[in-house]
Amino acid sequence: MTKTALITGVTGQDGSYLSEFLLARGYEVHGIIRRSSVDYRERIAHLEGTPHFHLHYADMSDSMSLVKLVGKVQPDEIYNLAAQSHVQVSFDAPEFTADVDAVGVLRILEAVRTNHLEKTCKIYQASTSELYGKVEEVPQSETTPFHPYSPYAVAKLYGYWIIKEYREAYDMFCCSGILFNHESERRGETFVTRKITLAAARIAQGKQDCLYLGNLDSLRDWGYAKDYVECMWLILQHETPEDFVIATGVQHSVREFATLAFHHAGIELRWEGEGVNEKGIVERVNELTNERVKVGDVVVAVSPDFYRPTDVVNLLGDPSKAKRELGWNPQTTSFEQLVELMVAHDMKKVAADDAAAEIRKVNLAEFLEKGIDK
Ligand code: NAP
Ligand code: F7E
Repeated sequence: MTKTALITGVTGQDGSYLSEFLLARGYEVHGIIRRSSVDYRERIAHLEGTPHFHLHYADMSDSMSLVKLVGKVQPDEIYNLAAQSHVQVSFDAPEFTADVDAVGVLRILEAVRTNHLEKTCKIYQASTSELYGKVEEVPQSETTPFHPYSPYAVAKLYGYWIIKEYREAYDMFCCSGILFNHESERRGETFVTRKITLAAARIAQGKQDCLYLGNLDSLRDWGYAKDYVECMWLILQHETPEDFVIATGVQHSVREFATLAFHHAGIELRWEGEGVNEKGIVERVNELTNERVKVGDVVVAVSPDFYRPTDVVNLLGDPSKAKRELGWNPQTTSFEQLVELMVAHDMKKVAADDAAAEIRKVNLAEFLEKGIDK
């Protein structure tokens, strides 16, 4: 029997990988998109028009749209990935974050109950290592106490508890995956990893002088998003509805990520100074950079603009339960491979963006000269 999945947040990093994963397993995949003045669906453009992939307009802040859609699609599985997912932005837009990331989860649960699907429809909730926040133990597992440390984390904590409540109160198959940071070449450009890999590529190609970052000491357990979406599915295939920590069990600092990313872009860095005065300075360059970067150039600096009112600084997950009960391998893609593949992607992207801009310039020049729009 073909299964039907509904994905909220289908246009995001995880939604796009999860769609590919489920389509490859023969699912009928439905995704929620929201109206925007620019049609920004780059991550799923390659799936649009394929027979088993369907998009619908709805919004996590609009209960009626969710109730109607769940009734229409009659999903066997819902993957609730939609969220205002940027921690720093949650300090600027806390109410919106709470509406989408907290009450949005409740709306999905109620949409399932309103359509009398609570005994047949399983729900995956995209929970987060940010729940551990101001950490109370290292590493963090399913039994570590929560101490959320941003409006984002507080909203996600509501999502975690309301999922647990509906599981117990209404005997629903709904679970949270407590996922640690996972990155990819599709990661949003303002998250620290992608900001670094794009900047390293631009700096190596002479398109940017310096990268400004916030807390370089912050420690994260970074995995590869493509490996993590498998776990979302495994959690819903598990015999009983349970919550799982998904992480690699390996930790690195933002500084280490930057050092390795610049290395793959052909630039060896040394670090000087402390705190807001710390700088990443070019120690050596290879032929990749083609003399666009020079030894002694300051290519990374700290800007307090990227400090957070409260920052989570020591995340390290213990994925033992997922390994044991889901048979998931947390080391499929190593940290080193992750950084390398992201930089390789962004080196090509920066070069291609340049080529495209060049063609646009030539076309514009010809148009202005000859009046022909190419
Ligand atoms: P992402 O790239 O930021 O994608 C978020 C998705 O949510 C986008 O599709 C976005 O749509 C959608 N969305 C936001 N507000 C919405 C609304 N009001 N109605 C409908 N859709 C809305 O996030 P991600 O990295 O893929 O993460 C997926 C989920 O996992 C999120 O819930 C995130 O909080 C959680 N999480 C992520 C990580 C991580 O490291 N990536 C770790 C733990 C948990 P638009 O494209 O229209 O903006
Ligand atoms: O920050 C520090 C920053 O924004 C990581 C989301 O997917 O993962 C993500 O949240 C660390 C923080 O991710 C910059 O202070 C330094 O300590 O990449 P990030 P995040 O906050 O960990 C969790 C698991 C989620 O659930 C979220 O949805 O890096 N940092 N300098 C910086 N961070 C950013 N963004 N920009 C900087 O310039």
